[in-house]
Amino acid sequence: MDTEVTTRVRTNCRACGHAGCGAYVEVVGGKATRILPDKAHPISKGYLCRKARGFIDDMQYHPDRLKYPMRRAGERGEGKWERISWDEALTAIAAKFNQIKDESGPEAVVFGHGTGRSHHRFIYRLANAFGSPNVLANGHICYLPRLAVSKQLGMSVPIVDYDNHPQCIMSWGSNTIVSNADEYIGVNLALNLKHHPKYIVVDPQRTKLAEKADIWLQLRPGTDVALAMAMMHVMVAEDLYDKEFVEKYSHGFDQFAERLKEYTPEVAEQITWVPKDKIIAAARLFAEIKPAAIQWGVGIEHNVNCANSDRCLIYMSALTGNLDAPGGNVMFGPPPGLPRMEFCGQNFHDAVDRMLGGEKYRLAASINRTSPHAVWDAIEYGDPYQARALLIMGSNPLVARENTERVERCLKKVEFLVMADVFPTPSTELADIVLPAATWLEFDNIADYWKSHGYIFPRPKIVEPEGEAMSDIEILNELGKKLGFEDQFWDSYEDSLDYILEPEGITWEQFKDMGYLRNEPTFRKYETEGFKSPSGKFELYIQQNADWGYDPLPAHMEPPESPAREPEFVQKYPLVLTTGTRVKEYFGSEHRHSKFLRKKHPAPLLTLHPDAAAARGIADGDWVYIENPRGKVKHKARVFDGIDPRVVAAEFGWWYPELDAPGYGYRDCNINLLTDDLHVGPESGATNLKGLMCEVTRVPDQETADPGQLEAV
Ligand SMILES: Nc1nc2c(c(=O)[nH]1)N[C@H]1C(S)=C(S)[C@@H](COP(=O)(O)OP(=O)(O)OC[C@H]3O[C@@H](n4cnc5c(=O)[nH]c(N)nc54)[C@H](O)[C@@H]3O)O[C@H]1N2
Ligand SMILES: Nc1nc2c(c(=O)[nH]1)N[C@H]1C(S)=C(S)[C@@H](COP(=O)(O)OP(=O)(O)OC[C@H]3O[C@@H](n4cnc5c(=O)[nH]c(N)nc54)[C@H](O)[C@@H]3O)O[C@H]1N2
Ligand SMILES: [Mo]
Repeated sequence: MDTEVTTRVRTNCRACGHAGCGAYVEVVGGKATRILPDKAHPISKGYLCRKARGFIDDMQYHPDRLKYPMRRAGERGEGKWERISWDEALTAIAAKFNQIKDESGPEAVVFGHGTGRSHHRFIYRLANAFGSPNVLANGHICYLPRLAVSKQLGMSVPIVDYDNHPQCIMSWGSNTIVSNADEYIGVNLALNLKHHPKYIVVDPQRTKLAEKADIWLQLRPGTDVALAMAMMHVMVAEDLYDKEFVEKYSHGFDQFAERLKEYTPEVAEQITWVPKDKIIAAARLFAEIKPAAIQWGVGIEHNVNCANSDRCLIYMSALTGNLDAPGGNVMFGPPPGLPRMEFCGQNFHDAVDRMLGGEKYRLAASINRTSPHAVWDAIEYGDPYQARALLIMGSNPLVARENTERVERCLKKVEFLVMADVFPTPSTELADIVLPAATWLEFDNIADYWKSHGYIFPRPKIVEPEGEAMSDIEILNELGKKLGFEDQFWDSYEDSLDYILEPEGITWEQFKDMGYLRNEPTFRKYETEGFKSPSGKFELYIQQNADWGYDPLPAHMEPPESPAREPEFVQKYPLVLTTGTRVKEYFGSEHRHSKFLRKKHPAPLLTLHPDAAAARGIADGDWVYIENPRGKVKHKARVFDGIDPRVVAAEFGWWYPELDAPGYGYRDCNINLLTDDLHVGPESGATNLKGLMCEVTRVPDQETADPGQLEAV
């Protein structure tokens, strides 16, 4: 019988937002039933994580999936909906957007997205066509600072060249074997570690990676710049840097060296809590072994000083002669196909003055991003003008953006809110129109086009969409035409795939059956091309920053909330809080719908040291309250001696989709009720998700019932 035939389709897994693992999906009777790793995949090399299975087993066909466009029928958040057709939905959205554009200008419509998920290019293209410079995302604290700083330095994002086996690796704020973030599937690090390179880990927690390290630098969250500057201080003071690179290719070394003098290992020990001898040893080790590479992660970006942390790590790579060197940090450049910015559109660059926060957060604006805090100001206070509509795809801001109270106020206040998601979420509950997004199995797409490793992969349509779900790129393509931009969008979204592939001389139909396309790596390009910076050199002193009113040289910036605050505050909230440590089961706020994954990881965990726990009468597995001036949430204690007694680490992204309660219980557990969007850093408007203050108390016995309901997942 037909229904019993099993077919296997090769694809690029996108069960998590960052995606990128080679996989085969088995299909029986038109339904996806199983997912298997692709051992021949050049990046994932046979690795596939448990979220892939959780997605296929429990999420693709989950009864809660959004299947039809819906319009709000009651008050915001009341949960009353009426089903509408796609044509009604897109016509209503286009009419409202065009009305707002006529009355208030296109910038009053803000477009938004979350991380990864491969539809961003279309969001920018639509925003650009519409004339709005405002795209709201997570970029102020994730990846985009790297992108912007790299661009400012005149290069693409430098990525670890695992294929050429670094002899020294330094993992800095990245738990790569759990997070497989961005370009990096952790297996590449794991396989390299088997060859026993020298290994340094910079992390406030003794992760599995830190256990393997020759040197583990257990820093205080939010102090990365001071640590990096002190390491470079040692490298310069002890003549361990690459003088030829500095002399021939860099600009501003003298000013930079002068600034480094302030960051002696002794000074850094005070700031970072890392013993000075360890700082010196790590600096010597990293400078002396070649090739050496730095694996970074959002440990360095989740704070107000994120642009400087990024800069410092790129500087360290350059000073040690490892930038663009085989086995170092290499600029693999953009992937094959149409340059991304050509797809997105270029109008943004002329609109910094209209971009929310554009003139304040110039670094973010330089890559067309705004800070959430600027968008919330525009919605809440009309400052500097009223933002009236939001279209958000693939993001759950009520759970994933900092300062949830404020996000909630703004999502409730904005005049018109459209959300596209795969599932109902606390955020979609507040929308005026909700659009059902197709999953990655349900449409053709080019995978990894947004990354900096130089590859693209086919991700073909494997099954029919559930209900009337439509892929984001199709939604945006159709909306583009409805808004009147027939000349900039396509008859069908598939044609846009051909458009991207055109420079390679192939069509989607041809690409679909290929393994991948790759730009062959080249090294030390600066020797012939220089850097695309204003000076043409590698800028250790950034004049552009000075012109924008920022410090042209990196400096430590104390987190807005830290042990350096006034004693009354610190007495009340004595623990340094870092949030968002990635776990194997969940991606952001996703995957709580999977019974398989929820069974493995039923509750949000707060990691704390045995001494901190004992002082508060807390035992491993107890429910605890985490509290600070902005809020209070409930997690389970994980007592672990691999964290400093003065530091605690909370998970992020929690809500309980199975609960029949307003916001699905996110008020119980979402750590962003404690984070802050008001005290932001210069340059990109970043905020501290790592490096806040809190107090932890044991939840009284009568309140310890599990908030989630596993049997109902
Ligand atoms: N399973 C899973 N994978 C994911 C995600 C997910 O939610 N789940 N999210 C994706 C996303 S959006 C991203 S950005 C990446 C993030 O993935 P990673 O970059 O690996 O980030 P985190 O796990 O947040 O933090 C990495 C390490 O930084 C440490 N850390 C905490 N505070 C600090 C600090 O102040 N300084 C330093 N140096 N280290 C610190 C933490 O203890 C942790 O071990 O992962 C992606 N992949
Ligand atoms: N406290 C704290 N907060 C954090 C972090 C932290 O470490 N600590 N990390 C931050 C970081 S690094 C990031 S990148 C952000 C992530 O922020 P977001 O990307 O906004 O977060 P997610 O919770 O992953 O929300 C993704 C939503 O997209 C939906 N979705 C999945 N696939 C698709 C699709 O194909 N189409 C559509 N339309 N929807 C889809 C999911 O169901 C989910 O509701 O969170 C940030 N927030
Ligand atoms: Mo991220």
